[in-house]
Amino acid sequence: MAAISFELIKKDPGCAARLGSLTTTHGRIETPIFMPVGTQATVKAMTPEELVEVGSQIILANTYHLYLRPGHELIERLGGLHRFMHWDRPMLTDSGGFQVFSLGELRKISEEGVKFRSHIDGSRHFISPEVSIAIQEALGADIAMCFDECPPYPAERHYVEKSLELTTRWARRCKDAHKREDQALFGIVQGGMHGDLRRESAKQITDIGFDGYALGGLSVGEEKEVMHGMMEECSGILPENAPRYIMGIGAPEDLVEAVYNGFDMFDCVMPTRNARNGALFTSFGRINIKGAQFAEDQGPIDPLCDCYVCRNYSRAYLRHLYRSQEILASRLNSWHNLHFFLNLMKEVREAIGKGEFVQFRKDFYAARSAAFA
Ligand code: PRF
Ligand code: ZN
Repeated sequence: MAAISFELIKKDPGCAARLGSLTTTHGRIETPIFMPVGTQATVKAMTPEELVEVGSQIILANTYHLYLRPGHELIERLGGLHRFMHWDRPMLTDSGGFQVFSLGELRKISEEGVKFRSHIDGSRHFISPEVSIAIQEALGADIAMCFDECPPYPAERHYVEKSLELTTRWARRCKDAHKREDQALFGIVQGGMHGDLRRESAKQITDIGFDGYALGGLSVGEEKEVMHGMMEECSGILPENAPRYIMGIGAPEDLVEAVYNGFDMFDCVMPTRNARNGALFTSFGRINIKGAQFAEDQGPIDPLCDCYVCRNYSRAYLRHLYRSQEILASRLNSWHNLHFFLNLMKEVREAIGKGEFVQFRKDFYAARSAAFA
């Protein structure tokens, strides 16, 4: 028995967008889906009950951070990550690959794995494909990710070629090491911003065979047009009957483009991180709540939003909380932004369900350009 099953419910007649249903050990999720990021076994500022209230169906946690602190063995002794953080719904862990590579000077890559120093206390550590899988099995999320190398951008084509081959050898080792039957394992396609290398990577990774497939290596500093171009290039290189995940994206327009190109799952710190910096998403674009123009503004963040925050608090009050560095500012801002992202995906699913995603995408851009005209 596979740890997950994926059912394609509907394909949009006018583009590659698809509506699906993914059943995991901890329940079913509807795709396309956005996964709030809970790096340290918490989606910052939100309780699990609040996450459900804003519409979260699945959340993500990070192997690298939880391995360093409090330690995966401790979490396993306490009954696994779901129990530890009081989230009994679907969960995915990233493999640590990307987080380790983001350490820059602090790490060294070899065939065997990656040596690095902790960003917390400088202590020395080593993560290999086998170690990453052991950590993820101990954490016990419903979906684990292969340990991959995410090449920097820009990078020499030769470097990207070598890197994608290493990612394939590591993917094979991850699959061999992975034993937990109640946990799915997803492969990661790399290949930088080269369409042919993406296709080569997709072939190698799908030949090994995984429960789902992700595109890594996007949103690493490339221009938006390049990122959206890669989504288009990669649309269709992944099997149709498995979930397709783009890692670490994105802004609302990136999600709309990704869905348009046939991708199903996304995660990003953007809604929560921006919230803590006062940047709020609305149906007509982004605002920063610290702006003086909101000092006496009695309206909600977004008149079209029906979240708890927009129903009860004014821009003036949220501006005051933010400027006073009150804890409630982070909480309410995160609440609204997460609701905005999750509601966008809900509307996306409804549009695909009605076979109207092409029109939805047009209206989405029109609402923004009208506001900025
Ligand atoms: N690999 C992994 N996690 C990731 C990425 C990747 O390439 C990215 C790139 N946007 C975000 N998170 N394992
Ligand atoms: Zn709101």
